[in-house]
Amino acid sequence: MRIVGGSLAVEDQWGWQASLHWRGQHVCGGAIITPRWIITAAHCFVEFDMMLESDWQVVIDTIVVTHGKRYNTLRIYPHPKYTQDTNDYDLSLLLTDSDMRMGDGVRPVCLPAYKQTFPAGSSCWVTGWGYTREGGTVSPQLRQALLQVIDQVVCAGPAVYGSYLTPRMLCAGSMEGGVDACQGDSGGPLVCQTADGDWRLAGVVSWGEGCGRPNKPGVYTRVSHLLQWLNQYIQDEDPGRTSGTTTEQNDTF
Ligand code: 4AZ
Repeated sequence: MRIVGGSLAVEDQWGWQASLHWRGQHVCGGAIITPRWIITAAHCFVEFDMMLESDWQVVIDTIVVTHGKRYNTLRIYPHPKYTQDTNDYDLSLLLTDSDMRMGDGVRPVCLPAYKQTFPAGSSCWVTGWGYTREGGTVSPQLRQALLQVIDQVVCAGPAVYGSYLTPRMLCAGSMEGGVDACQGDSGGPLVCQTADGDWRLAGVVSWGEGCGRPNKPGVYTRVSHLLQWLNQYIQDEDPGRTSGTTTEQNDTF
């Protein structure tokens, strides 16, 4: 039972996968969206003293978390509406100080279309080096698990997450439990394959009650609802100088 309930990742299958190292240790996952930008969770940076860019390195092009190519961090931009109390808007961008080399399986993941929906029952994959069971340890090798998107109304039901679930969140996993993301997978990608074969970043590992518990699927940041905020950074020609403001209109589902 790994990631929780998954298997070893296939080499080069998840070329956008990143590990974010804080002071030399894996703490969160992430995904390459351009050669300069990593998308991850805002909650990866909230701990005291964890906003210092020089403490963070991006590690890519590896299955083994201690290997890979390393890049330094120039800027960290947590979503300005993120709050620790609710985990709402749990999204962050990280700008590397140089272009990450693409090729040999390393590639960016496609963002979803504006308000693209991933219908309940869609098959998606989550990947990461996180705990292989609740209260466990991180995995030295990248793991993958096949999940199903769970209906938003079901996931907002009283026996699941009730009003803790916001429109910026998406649930995936299994209502029976057993297959899930866990601690250390946070910030990592949930990808779904479209009819044309493209992988789309549907979600970013955010939170959940435990790992793999029945009726407590993993909760992911719904990327399709935060594209406006993302785009003001990643479309910039000179990303090191981006200042960025906060506007996300109509962010309901
Ligand atoms: C965490 O602590 C965490 N089962 C991430 C994902 C999930 C639970 C906890 C989802 O970072």
